[in-house]
Amino acid sequence: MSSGSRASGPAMPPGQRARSDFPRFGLPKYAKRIPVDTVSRQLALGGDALAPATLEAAVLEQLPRVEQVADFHCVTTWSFLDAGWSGYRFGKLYRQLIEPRIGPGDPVRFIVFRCRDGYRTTLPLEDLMAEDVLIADRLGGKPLSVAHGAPLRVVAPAHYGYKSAKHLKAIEVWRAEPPRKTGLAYFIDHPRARADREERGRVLPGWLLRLLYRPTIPGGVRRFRAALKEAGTDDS
Ligand SMILES: Nc1nc2c(c(=O)[nH]1)N[C@H]1C(S)=C(S)[C@@H](COP(=O)(O)O)O[C@H]1N2
Ligand SMILES: [Mo]
Repeated sequence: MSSGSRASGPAMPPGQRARSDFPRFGLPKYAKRIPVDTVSRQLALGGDALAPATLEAAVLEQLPRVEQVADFHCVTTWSFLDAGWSGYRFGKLYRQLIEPRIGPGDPVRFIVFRCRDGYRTTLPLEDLMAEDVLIADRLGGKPLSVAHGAPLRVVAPAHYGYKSAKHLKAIEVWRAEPPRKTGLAYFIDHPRARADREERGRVLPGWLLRLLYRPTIPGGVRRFRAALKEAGTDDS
């Protein structure tokens, strides 16, 4: 399905262009950081709202499995339409497995996702409670590939791809504002990054970042593909 002629579903967000493939992608420094362990499904819990703990893989299976088709929008302006995910709703996971561990106190405001390649990202809890936010373990009818974030990743379709953390390792639950990113990473990271509002970055306007980011796509795709090949994990 091409943009502009979609029979149904949400409109293409401003500045996005559909591409026919779904490339492995991210900030350049993560291209070669392919996690050693892309199998273990246990998740660490942390943050200032609960005691450190581990969610064992088996507890995920208590949650209802959901299938979902959604468009994926990278901040650099490429979109992959109609990605077919399978996994668990973050909202369900939070209510059933995390909330019971939280003691009395101020409301939880932020969730930090930490990844096995060192990546991390933060969103307001409220955004993550949306129906379409998943902890996914399948894409296109197959177990998630290493390229796309095995074994578990976040899928937050309303937000730019950089909020959809791959290779998930830990979920942190915060009442206070979590530690900020520093340097360029701080400016690249919009606190909400909603694609329909073109919240690409924190300071520069979306329309300008659109123009700056777009030329970086081919190099990024090549870099991430080459790194995967070099690691002998060409499973995209
Ligand atoms: N762990 C981790 N998650 C990540 C990234 C990353 O480098 N490492 N890159 C983000 C960015 S910028 C995008 S666009 C998507 C890309 O997902 P894909 O590789 O499945 O296309 O992953 C996001 N999540
Ligand atoms: Mo991205």
